[in-house]
Amino acid sequence: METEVLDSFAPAHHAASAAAELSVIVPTFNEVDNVREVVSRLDRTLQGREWEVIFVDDDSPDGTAARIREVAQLDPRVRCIQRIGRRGLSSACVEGMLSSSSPYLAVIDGDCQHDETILPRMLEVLRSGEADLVVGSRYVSGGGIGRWDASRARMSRFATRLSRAVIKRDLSDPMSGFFAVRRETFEIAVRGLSSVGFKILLDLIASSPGTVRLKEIPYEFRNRHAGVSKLDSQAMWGYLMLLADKLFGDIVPVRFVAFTLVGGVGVLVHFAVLTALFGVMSIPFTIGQAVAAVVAMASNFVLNNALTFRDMRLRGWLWVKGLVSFTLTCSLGALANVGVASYLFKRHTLWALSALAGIVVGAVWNYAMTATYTWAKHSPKSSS
Ligand SMILES: Nc1nc2c(ncn2[C@@H]2O[C@H](COP(=O)(O)OP(=O)(O)OP(=O)(O)O)[C@@H](O)[C@H]2O)c(=O)[nH]1
Ligand SMILES: [Mg+2]
Repeated sequence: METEVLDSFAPAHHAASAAAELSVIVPTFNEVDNVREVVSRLDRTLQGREWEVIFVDDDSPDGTAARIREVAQLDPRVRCIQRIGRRGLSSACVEGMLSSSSPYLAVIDGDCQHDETILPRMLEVLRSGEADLVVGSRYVSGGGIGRWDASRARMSRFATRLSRAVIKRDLSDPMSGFFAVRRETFEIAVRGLSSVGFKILLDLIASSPGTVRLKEIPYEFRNRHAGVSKLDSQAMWGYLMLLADKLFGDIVPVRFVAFTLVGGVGVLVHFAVLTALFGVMSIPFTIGQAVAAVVAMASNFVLNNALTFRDMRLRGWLWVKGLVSFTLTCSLGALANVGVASYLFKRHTLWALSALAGIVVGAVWNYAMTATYTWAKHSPKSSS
């Protein structure tokens, strides 16, 4: 009976198109001039195999998603997930993989820097059962970093060394963004993923049991086909957030740690402004203190918006609204801080302990309220 119902819903062309064996996930942000090239290279290299490509585009202003849909109209193996008001390479890859039902998944950049011609070998390794996860590696013999300058190569080596803190596997290129994985292996790890920042492979391995079998296949990193790099100065911060989440994310949310660090910078800003106004310019203490508090709050807002809540970053008019709501919320936090500290102090608690309790209550209040009302409520995602 059930089969009959299902049959009656089966699309007419069902038997004509075989399901994909391999889904290639391509995260994109402003890669409009690379879309056709990526698809034609995949087409060439995956001849004779059942595959599909899923682009996950974060609403690129250059019209990447529209270009992908143009190509998809001519080639049903091409799909587009367009995420509105979201940013993040790792989370894009995760959502692309979750949208597929193929037994094998690959992730490759959308700028042709990864050598797609090793995909058939990666697929063979997975099919044969030799490994569960195959990494395209720049650092095993036969691979290379192409034309990177010395400082970028140094940076990459340093980041690779740092990764040893969270993965204890013998892997020469855990920072690679090019890999293929069995669906079951991905599914075991998926709920443990942090999905922050750029390094989805590292996240995946750190969230997988040590029994996952890895293999590396060398490739030579190429120059971009078209467009510009999205690796900016904040990529390192995203990487540190990922490492921190993997190390102690189970104990305390990594965003809260970032929020607290920014708060620490805010204290330094406060003292710098107060010293300049009161200490150097002899402006009355109360005015100096008030100005310093406002400047510190504004600087905390700017830093939190750029770093702690980077994936929900507010811009334009939302930025102004965010600054106002952040300042009001943190003023209430300051009142709670002083209230709790004074209450404890009056009850003969040590002054330092009273102050610390006030600071903790204020910080938790500020974090919880601004995460909910300044960023989550006003992020482009929720207002669009
Ligand atoms: N969906 C999505 N894709 C992104 C995001 N940031 C980068 N990408 C894509 O991820 C891939 C890698 O980004 P790149 O800027 O090329 O970074 P990279 O290859 O490490 O750096 P370069 O060597 O300078 O190109 C590209 O296909 C980008 O378009 C993002 O926030 N969201
Ligand atoms: Mg690139």
